[in-house]
Amino acid sequence: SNQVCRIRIKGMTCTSCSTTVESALQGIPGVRKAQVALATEEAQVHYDPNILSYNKLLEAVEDTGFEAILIS
Ligand code: 9UX
Repeated sequence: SNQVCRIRIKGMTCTSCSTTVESALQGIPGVRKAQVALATEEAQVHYDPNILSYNKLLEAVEDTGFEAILIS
């Protein structure tokens, strides 16, 4: 199955920041697609809820050094 999660990401100032976060999300097993938009400070992640919970996504963002807040 498939789930979509949107995350607000605070502290990104350049495209290198957003690429770092995007790569981190894309590297998680169970993530099908991850896009991070610098302008809107938002990530959209498509993932398999049988493999991981959205908490893992928030954790992965925070591990890159940015604040993550669940939107939906
Ligand atoms: Mo460059 Mo973005 O150091 O924090 S990666 S501004």
